Amino acid sequence: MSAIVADHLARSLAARGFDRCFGYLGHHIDPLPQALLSQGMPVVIAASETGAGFMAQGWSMASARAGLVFCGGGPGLAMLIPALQAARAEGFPLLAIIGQTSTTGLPTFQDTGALGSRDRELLDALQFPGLQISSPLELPAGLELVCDALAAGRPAALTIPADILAAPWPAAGGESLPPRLGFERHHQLTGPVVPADPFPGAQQPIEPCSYRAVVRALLASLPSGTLWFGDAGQARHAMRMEFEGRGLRLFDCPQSGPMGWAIAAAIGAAFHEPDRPVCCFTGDGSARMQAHEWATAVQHQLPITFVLAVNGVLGGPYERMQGSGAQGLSQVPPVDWCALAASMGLPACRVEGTQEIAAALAALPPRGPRLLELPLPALDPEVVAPYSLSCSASR
Ligand SMILES: Cc1ncc(C[n+]2csc(CCOP(=O)(O)OP(=O)(O)O)c2C)c(N)n1
Repeated sequence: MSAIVADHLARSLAARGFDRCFGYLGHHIDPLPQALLSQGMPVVIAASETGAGFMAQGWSMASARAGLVFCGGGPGLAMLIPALQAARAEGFPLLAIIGQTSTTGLPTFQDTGALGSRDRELLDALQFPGLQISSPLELPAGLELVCDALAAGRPAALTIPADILAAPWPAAGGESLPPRLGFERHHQLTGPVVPADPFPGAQQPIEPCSYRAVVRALLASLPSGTLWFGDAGQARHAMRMEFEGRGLRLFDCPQSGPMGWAIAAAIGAAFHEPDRPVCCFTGDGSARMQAHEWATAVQHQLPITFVLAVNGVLGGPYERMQGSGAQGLSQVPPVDWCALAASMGLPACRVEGTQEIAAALAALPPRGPRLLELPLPALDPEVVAPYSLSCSASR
């Protein structure tokens, strides 16, 4: 079979050291995952583009290398946006390859009708750095530019129309390249750089129930060398507070904090470190957004302990709406999380307090994936007071 542009792109990505990718399928982009697989690169198909983007970020943080995510345009890009926004805000070196409507302009399924999906305007509005490939001949130089940005620890996007991705390679006219200035840039390939930290372990005594006590119990129960992920809300704040001064690295998104990020990012990290324990601490509001990715952890039998704090509310909104008559809006409807986990084949256990955590973990399959669920207060004063302060400071 003769090579197409997607084959060349896949070969180039492999040659540049990418050896794992995350994504979601769609007709704009499908030739790329097929080509990546035929290069021998493992391709992880997540439950959604958001999950795929967060996984690529977790993988990138754990490996201290650039992450790779692909998806189609239109609804695909729309679902990737939380990950792109986090990558830009936190300075993750993430390469997003986004398939686009064909240059023939013919509307096809999911091209979102006559108005078009406005993907490039979306990326522009996000000020997400990247390039639009509008001819196969631009691909090598375009890839070089975005990889330069990644090497400096910055995110970048390559958008490629579906017909160009599927065009024959080498392109008619040979391999000579157009001048770099011919690219349509979304935004400059600049941004902050991600710091790298070591991952030492810790042993601490267990104390009574609170978000911070849960973190201490987990630190005492899980092996040193565990990779720790904190989700949005009180779980992340408690981890930040407990990790400070311990020399431990917490993987989180302090600038943007997308809910559910830690579930998918922990999965991404576990793909990089399949023999290393990973722990992810999440609230029930955040879990509602990404719990479907537990199935991805089960599918690949990843060594992750998901810890779920069930407090029945979205902590921050619940606090802010106190006394307003609107507080009911911040409730999280009850979910039988252990049953949900069981439906995905995820071993799960519910405990009533921090003192039961060690025994429950010992009773669950040791390696994971596994879920530990426990009730926590709607608002934990130990965590909420500094949390409120940090929110008002950032307003
Ligand atoms: C995608 C997304 N939507 C909204 C927010 C704003 N937000 C930050 S934390 C939070 C509540 C989190 O609730 P939960 O996960 O249950 O944790 P809790 O604070 O209750 O412990 C909200 C709504 C966000 N960070 N990300």
